[in-house]
Amino acid sequence: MTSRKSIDPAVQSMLEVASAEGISTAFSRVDSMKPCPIGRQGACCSVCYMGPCRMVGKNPDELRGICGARPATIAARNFARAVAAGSAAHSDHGRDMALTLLAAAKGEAPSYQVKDVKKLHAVAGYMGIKVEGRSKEEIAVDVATKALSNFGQQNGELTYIARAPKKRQELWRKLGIVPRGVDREIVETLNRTSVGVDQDPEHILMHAMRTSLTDGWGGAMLSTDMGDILFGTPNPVRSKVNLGVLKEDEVNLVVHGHEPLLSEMIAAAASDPEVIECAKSKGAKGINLTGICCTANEVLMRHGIPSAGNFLNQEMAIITGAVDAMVVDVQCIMGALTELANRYHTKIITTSAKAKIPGAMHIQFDEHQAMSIAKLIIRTAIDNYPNRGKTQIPDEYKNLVAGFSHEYISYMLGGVYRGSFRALNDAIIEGRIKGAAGIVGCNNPRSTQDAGHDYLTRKFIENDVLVVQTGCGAIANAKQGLLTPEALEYAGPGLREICEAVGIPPVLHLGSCVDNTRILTILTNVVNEGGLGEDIDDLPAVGIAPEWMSEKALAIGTYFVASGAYVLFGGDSPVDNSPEVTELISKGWEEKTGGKLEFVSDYEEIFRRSMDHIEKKRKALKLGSWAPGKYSRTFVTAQERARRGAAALEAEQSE
Ligand code: MSK
Repeated sequence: MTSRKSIDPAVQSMLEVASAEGISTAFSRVDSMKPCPIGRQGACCSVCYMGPCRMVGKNPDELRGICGARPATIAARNFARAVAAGSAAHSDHGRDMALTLLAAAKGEAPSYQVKDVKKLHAVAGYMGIKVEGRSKEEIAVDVATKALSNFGQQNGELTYIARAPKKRQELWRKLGIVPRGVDREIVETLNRTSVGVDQDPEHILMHAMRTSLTDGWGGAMLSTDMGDILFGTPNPVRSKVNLGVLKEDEVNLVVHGHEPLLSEMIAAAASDPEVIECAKSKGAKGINLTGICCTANEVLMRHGIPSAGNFLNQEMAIITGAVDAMVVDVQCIMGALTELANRYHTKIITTSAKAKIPGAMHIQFDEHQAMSIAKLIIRTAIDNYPNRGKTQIPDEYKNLVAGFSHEYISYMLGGVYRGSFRALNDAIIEGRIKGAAGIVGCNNPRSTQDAGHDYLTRKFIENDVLVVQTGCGAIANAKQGLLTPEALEYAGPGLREICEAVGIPPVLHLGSCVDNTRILTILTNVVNEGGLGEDIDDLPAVGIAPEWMSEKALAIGTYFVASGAYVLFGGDSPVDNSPEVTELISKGWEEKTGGKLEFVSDYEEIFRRSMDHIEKKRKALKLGSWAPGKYSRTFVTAQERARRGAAALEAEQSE
């Protein structure tokens, strides 16, 4: 039953092809690979070679590893290590962006330049860098140098800590979790969690929070800013999503991974008339550039380049037989791609000095020769076009609107004249919008692809909760048509009124995984705007990763908790074996930061807890109950129509 695997009709049809042709995919491997029940619950310790030690038995908290480590210590160490790995991934991405900005500003990377001077000045402002009377290159050198210093600094505070609400900064200082330097906190986590160092679960978990802040208010936030300076701050763009964006008669080149450095160059090179002529000389009508995962999000939100789908679509794209080359950089790239591509003509091209895959062609990216490398990659795809065999592209795609940066949200709420978050705050205060939900994160073949994202998004918007999205979650909803103004059909009356007045969909695409930091900035702007408390933990808002699978998700969830948010993850808990750690990251962290992290496998329960939280926060702010009936009395959502029956509604509305 392919519907049990995915709610995406394009994936369902590709899975039928895979099944008929005996092709292995993540969807089939997940059935044969039963998860290790011990590791799955965080009950396995492998930080030394006396073990691995397994914490199993009737009374797990009485158990010990060979060194004497308790289950809670082991679960906390495993969790902290995952947070460190996730923070390292985003932060290394941010470092590369800053290095490229520095090279561009010095004239050493001629394919890149400062594209968004307004953003450059804003970032210089955050960093205390003078802009008056200086060229954009001079400012960019200082901005990039300051950004890079955040990685290696040993003492003090990360620069962007000062961007958080004042009360939050003071709390972090009081708790002793302000990061000193990105690399320092990540290295210290690995040290603390190696054999025989930090044994206190609570102490380990506090450092995990400090480490996660190097991501959210450090590497990832810097990455977003450096990307905007180099390639432009996103504004809403229309595009298309799903495997139906692949074309029978054009060279299909798919960019996949996370970083925009190479994909931006490929996007520029793909429209070069000489390159297009080259494609035509091979019998193709042109070059069709599309993306997968977060590289897709990067070029989608800046150029409107279509997305072929999210994490679990990567193998499906190859099974269409229509992908002439898939170019990958780092993160979320399945090792199975090369073996799968061998069944077709598809070339898998690795490009990062940090990531090779056996069986893939490697064309190493170098920002100093970015454009010539981009053209070489496109030519490789063009040369491969005549080798295509049978293709099976599903006729499935949806329109979408993407690219809502926090700058654009401020602009759309008040225009150039009085851009601010006032209108959003007022809508929440009045109760037209009940609150906000960030629904983000991956796909995981252990759950039905996209089902959690879809269920929760529909429930929230129906209940007048504005939804913001990033990463594969955004693509999941886009594939169901929820990232369009037409999705207002499913929104509650209060949310619909606001979205119609402002001219936005009820579900906003904010970008890639590193752009979760745009959500932090929005939350901070809402706090600073006034009327909704003094800190992020006062806001009627929740963060959810229903189908998470990566260490990066744990890092993101933890920095949102440290910032004061209630975060719910779907699926299994990686600390399930330890009731003590489960309590420390929920109740314990809530007492310290006002935010908490819970793992809840049932989507209905995630929704119920989220709405209870939003209501609790509204009450604490004395906002009064949510009363959508006050607004748009004649408006009824599509779900409500289906529930109550069209005839009954017509009778009711004619009264
Ligand atoms: S790509 S980390 S599967 S969201 Fe950002 Fe998607 Fe998760 Fe990778």
